[in-house]
Amino acid sequence: MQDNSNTILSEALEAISAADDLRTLDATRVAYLGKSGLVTGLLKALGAMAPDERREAGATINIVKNRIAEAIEAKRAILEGAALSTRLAAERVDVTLPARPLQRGTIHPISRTMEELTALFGAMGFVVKDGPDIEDDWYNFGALNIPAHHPARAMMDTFYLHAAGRNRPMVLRTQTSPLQVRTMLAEPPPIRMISPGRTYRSDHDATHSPMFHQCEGLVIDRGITLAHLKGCLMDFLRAFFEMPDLRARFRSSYFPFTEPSMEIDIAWDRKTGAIGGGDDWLEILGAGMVHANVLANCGIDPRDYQGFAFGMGVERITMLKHGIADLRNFYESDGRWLSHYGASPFAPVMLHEERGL
Ligand code: 2NM
Repeated sequence: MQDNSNTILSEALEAISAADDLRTLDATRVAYLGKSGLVTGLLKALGAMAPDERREAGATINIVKNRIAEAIEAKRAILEGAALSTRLAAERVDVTLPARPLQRGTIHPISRTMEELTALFGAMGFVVKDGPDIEDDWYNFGALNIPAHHPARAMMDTFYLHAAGRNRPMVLRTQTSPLQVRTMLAEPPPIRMISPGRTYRSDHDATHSPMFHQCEGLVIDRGITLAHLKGCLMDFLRAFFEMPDLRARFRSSYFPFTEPSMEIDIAWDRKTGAIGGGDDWLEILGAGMVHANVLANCGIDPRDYQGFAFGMGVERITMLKHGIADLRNFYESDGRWLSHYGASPFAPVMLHEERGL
């Protein structure tokens, strides 16, 4: 028995020392200490012995068992340490590697123009407002003095949404003026606000997209006149096109929500395409003094307060500023076009004063 135990012990220690990975080591443990292992076999044999013999042999086998278990644990610690070192070496990060060249995104020209509008009008004391694209018919038409039979309200121009449980239809806003209405209803004058955002009309060809962008503005205070409108919009146009001497003309026109109404053209040269001077004119803005009916609809007494409003197409002013020929480019998500016409996210919009213009 004694001899047998010693043989098993020395064989086991040899096998443990030879095991060079955790799987082999565990197989060795099972072979000696497992349910049908060799040491377990010796312990089972004790049952058949006489009591004296059993005591002595039992003690020996227990020593053998403990020494094998200790040897296995010691070897396991060594092998686990080695496995960790191997993994750490394999997963080492080389922080000195140069960065992969990255595909850098750009700010979409429409977004850029809206940032510029925010900065330019912001410098003149205007705040930016936004609101729902799906509007109540009254905010989009009724409050703005647009009569029930007006062609802009026709099915072929406006997207109507018939919502369950409502007796009045909703519309996709056809201009951003519902925000001017909402602002007048929500805040007492003085008001200076712009509303850059998406608008929708049922129109799709080379020069019209069913979704496009507008920016409208509103100023309400006591004693506001056409002179304020002209001064404000001339400053805006010269700053936006970065041309201190840009020429423009104010031409009388008609809108239901302003009286008087006008359209504003900037000078250009048909032959060279250059903007700012020349003998030809490009329509760029609509504007006017807010109609007394609109002020009254929005809870403002027209005998007490006056104001001007204006509106422009964001796509149009962006195309003119950057020489973009086709409206459809804006919505095609062509990576090459976007990387050319897009703006750097690391060059924030600066005011003309800061650029020394
Ligand atoms: C334009 C042209 C002229 C305009 C008017 C209003 C409101 F709500 F104050 F009456 N919002 N926007 C307006 C006036 C818009 O776009 C070409």
